[in-house]
Amino acid sequence: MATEKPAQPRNVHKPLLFEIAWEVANKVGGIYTVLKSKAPVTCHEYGDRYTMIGPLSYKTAPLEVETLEPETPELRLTLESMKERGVKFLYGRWLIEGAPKVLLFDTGSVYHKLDEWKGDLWNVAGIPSPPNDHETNEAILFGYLVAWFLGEFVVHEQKSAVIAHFHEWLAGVGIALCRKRHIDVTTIFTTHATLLGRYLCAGSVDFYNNLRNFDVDHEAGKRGIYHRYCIERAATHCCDVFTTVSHITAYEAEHLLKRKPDGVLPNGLNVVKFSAMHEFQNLHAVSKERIHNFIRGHFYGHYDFDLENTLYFFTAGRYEYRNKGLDMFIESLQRLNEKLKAAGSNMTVVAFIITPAETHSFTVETLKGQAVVKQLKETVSDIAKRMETRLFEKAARGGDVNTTEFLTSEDQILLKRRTFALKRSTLPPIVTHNMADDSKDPVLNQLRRLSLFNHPSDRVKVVFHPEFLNSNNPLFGLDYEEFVRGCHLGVFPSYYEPWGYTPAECTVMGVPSITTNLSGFGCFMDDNIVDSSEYGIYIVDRRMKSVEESIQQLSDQMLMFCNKSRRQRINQRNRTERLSDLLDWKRMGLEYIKARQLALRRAYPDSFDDDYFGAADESGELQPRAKVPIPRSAPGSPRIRTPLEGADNELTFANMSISDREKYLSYKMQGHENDDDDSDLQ
Ligand code: U2F
Ligand code: UDP
Ligand code: G6P
Repeated sequence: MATEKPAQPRNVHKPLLFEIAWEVANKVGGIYTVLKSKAPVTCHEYGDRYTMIGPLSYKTAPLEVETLEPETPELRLTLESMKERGVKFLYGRWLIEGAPKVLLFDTGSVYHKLDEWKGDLWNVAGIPSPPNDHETNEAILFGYLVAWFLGEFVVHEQKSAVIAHFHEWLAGVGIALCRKRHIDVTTIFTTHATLLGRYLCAGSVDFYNNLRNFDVDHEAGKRGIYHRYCIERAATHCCDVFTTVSHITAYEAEHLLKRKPDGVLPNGLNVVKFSAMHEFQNLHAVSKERIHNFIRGHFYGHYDFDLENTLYFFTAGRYEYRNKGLDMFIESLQRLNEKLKAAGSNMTVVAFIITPAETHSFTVETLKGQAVVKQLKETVSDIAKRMETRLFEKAARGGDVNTTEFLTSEDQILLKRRTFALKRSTLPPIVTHNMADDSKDPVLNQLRRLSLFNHPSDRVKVVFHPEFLNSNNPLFGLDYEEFVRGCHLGVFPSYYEPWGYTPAECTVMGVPSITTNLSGFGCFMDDNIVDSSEYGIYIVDRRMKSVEESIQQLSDQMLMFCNKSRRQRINQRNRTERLSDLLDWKRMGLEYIKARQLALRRAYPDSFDDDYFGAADESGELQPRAKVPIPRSAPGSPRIRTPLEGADNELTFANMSISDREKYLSYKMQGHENDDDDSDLQ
C-alpha cells in the first residue's frame, strides 16, 4: 500500500516516534535493557508522541502492561480497521519508569497469512524463507503487522512527520516493507550485533583480521542463516539512517552488511544516584556479608581462609564460551593462582561464573553445605543465649565470673556434633548444579584441564553457578544486582561484544571491572577517559596482542587488584561510581536525538530551513572531544564536556534544532547537582 504524500508538508519539528523491537515488554537479552532503561528520557522528550511496538506475549504482557483506549482518532481508526480484519493487539502503558505507551501485536492472530506474506517477501524483496525456522516466521509476521500499521496510520495522520526506529534483524522486515511500499515515514535501523559476526566469532576464525575477506553469502549459507542474513541486510540498506551500538560493531557492519553506519548509538543506563555518596559503599558491605554466608557453607570443611582477606571476582552473561571470554577468564585465573601461591600471598580470590546452562537443579552437596552451616549457626546462637542467661545470673549475684563453667557439657557435646558434621572427604565443588551434560561442558572441562579444584592450597577458588541469580536463590538469597554490589571486581574478557551491559552495570554500581578493547563498552571508555584504569575500568588488549599476551595481561591486572589495600579499593570504588554520568541516558540519549534529526532531514529535506539551526559553536557543546583527565587524589566528578564525537559522519549536534538542544540540555541538568565536595576516602 503506497501512501500519498500529504498536500501540506508534515511538521518535522513535532514528529511522532515509534520504536519497534522484538524485546518491548518481552525480556530476551540486552535490547530489553536498552528499551526499558531509555524509556524515561524518551518519554520526557516526546511525551504522548512516543509509542513502542513489539510482539504480544500473553504470558508476560498482562503483568507488564496496563490497557489504554487509543487517545487520538488517527490511532483509533487504524487499530479498529486492523481489528476488523482479525488482528489482535494490546495497546497500553508499559508499567516501568516513564510509563511509555506500547502497542503489542499478536503474531498468532495472523498466522494464516504466513504463506501469503512469505511469498510477497520473496516477490518484493527477494528474501527467501525456509518453512521450519520459527524465529524467522515470527519476524515476518511481526514485520508485516508493523508495516500494515504504519501504512494505515500515516494515511489517517497527515500533519506530523513519523519516525520509525527499528532495532535488530528480528524487527527488520518492517523496514524493507516501508521502503518498498513507499510508506511516508522516515526509518532508522539500529543493529546491536550482526548475525554473521556472532556466528563467525563463536567458531575458531581470526575474525577481526579477516573481516574484509569473508564471502558473506557463502558464510551465511554454510551456517543455515542465509535467509536471516537477507532480512538483516535488507533492513540495513532500506533504512534512511543506519546505526550500531559501538564503533567496533560499525566496522563489522560495514564489512558484513556492506553499509557504513551513519552513526553510533551507544547504550546508556538509567542511573539512579543515592543522595549520600557513601550509600553504595554501605550496600557493598551488606551484600558482601551475604556472599560470605554462602562461602562459609560452600567451603565447609575447607573453610580455612580469612574472609577479611578474600576478594570476590565474577563474570556473568549469556553462555557463549568464546564470545564472552570465559576461556580467557579461566586460563587467567589459573595463572593468578600460581602467582599468588608463588608470592606467598595471604589473599584468597573466589571467582564466580554466572551463566545459564542446561541443568537438573542444585547438587545435594551444594545444598548440604548451606544446611550444615545454618544448623551450626543456630546451635551456636542457642548455646550463646543459654550462656548469656547463666552469666547474667552469676554476675547479678556478685559471684566470681569464670567463663569456662558457662558452657555445659551437654552444650559441648552438641557443639562437637555440629562441627563433626562439617568434616568432608571431598573438595568443595566447583559447580553448584547438576549439569545436563557434565562431561561436555566447556567451563567444567577447562577447569578440570587446569586442575582448578578448590584445593586448600589454591589461592584462587572457583564457583560455577550455571543459572542467573534471583532473590529466591537458596544459596545466595540475592538478586543479580545485589550480588554484583557485594563483589569486588567484574571480569568480562569478551572476544565478541557489540556493547556489553555487564561491565557498564558494574560501573554505575561503583564496582571496578575488566573488559577488552573488542567490546563496545571497553572502546567507549577508552575513547572517553585518559586512563580508565585509574577509574577502575581495566581494558585487556585483545586486538594487538597474541592470546598468550592477553591472558598474561589479564592475570597481571587481577594480581594488581589483589595487591590493593582495603583503603585503595574503597577509594577506587568511589572513582568508578563517578563515571556513572558518562553512561547515563541523559547523556547517551543525545545520540538518539541526532539520529532522529538526521532521519527527518533525509526524508524531508525541504522542510528544513538551515537558518533554523544555530551555528556549531552557539550551544557551547560542540567543542573538540575532551577526555576525562587522570583523577587527582580526591577527584571531583569527571567533567564530560562533549558527547561522543560524530565528526566523520552526519550525526552531529549541529544537526539538532535549537529547541531540541534546549530541551535536551534542560533535561540533562535536572537532578545532576555538583558532587564535587564528595571525598574520595571513606
Ligand atoms: C546484544 O545482545 P543481545 O542480548 O541482544 O543478543 P541476541 O543474541 O540478539 O539475543 C539474546 C539471545 O540469547 C538467548 C536469547 C537470544 O537468542 O534467546 N538467551 C539465552 O539463550 N539464555 C538466556 O538466559 C538469555 C538469552 C549484544 F550482544 C550486547 O553486547 C549488547 O549489549 C546488547 C544490547 O545492545 O545487544
Ligand atoms: N544478567 C541478569 N542476571 C544474571 C546475570 C546477568 O539479569 O544473573 C543480565 C545483566 O544485568 C545484563 C545482561 O544479563 O543486563 C547481559 O547483557 P550484556 O549486554 O552484557 O550481554 P548480552 O547478553 O546482551 O550479549
Ligand atoms: C565499604 C564499607 C566499609 C567496608 C568496605 C570493605 O566501603 O562502607 O565499611 O570496610 O566496604 O571494602 P572491601 O573492598 O574490603 O570489601
